[in-house]
Amino acid sequence: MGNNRTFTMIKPDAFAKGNTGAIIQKITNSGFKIVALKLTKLSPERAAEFYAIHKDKSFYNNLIEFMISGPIIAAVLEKKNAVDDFRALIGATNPEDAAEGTIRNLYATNVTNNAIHGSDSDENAAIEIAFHFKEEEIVTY
Ligand code: RTP
Ligand code: MG
Repeated sequence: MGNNRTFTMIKPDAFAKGNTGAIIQKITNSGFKIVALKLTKLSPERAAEFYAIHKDKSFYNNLIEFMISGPIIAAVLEKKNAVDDFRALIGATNPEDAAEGTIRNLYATNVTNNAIHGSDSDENAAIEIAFHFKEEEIVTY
């Protein structure tokens, strides 16, 4: 059917505020099919590995502190044009710039504590999915 995959995390701020259910509902209402889902907590080592690309950025230490501060929800989503459509659904990195009705507009706290992650390319989606899920944890239905 030409579907492809993206990877998402509901970040610790949104989980702690009790927004997980509303965010998942918005994701499924927008045509994304959940094919894997888990509650987990990143260790400092795994957070550093996941965000290694940002290790020289000014916000890196804050980002790691934030991402290990509490549970996250990790999921694999399928849809036609999944990566780009999901980036549109979550909105700009800074919630002040995020379009009306996007997940970050509705649920983000600030530019670092911004509620949700979405992969930025098909290549990175595949890497991030493999980082969080074994192939047998991804359901075909
Ligand atoms: P993500 O990877 O989480 O989907 O977000 P993104 O592509 O929109 O943003 P990216 O540039 O990849 O940054 C990764 C995460 O780092 C935090 N951040 N803080 N100026 C700041 O304080 C700042 N900039 C980025 C955010 O949590 C961002 O999502
Ligand atoms: Mg990114």
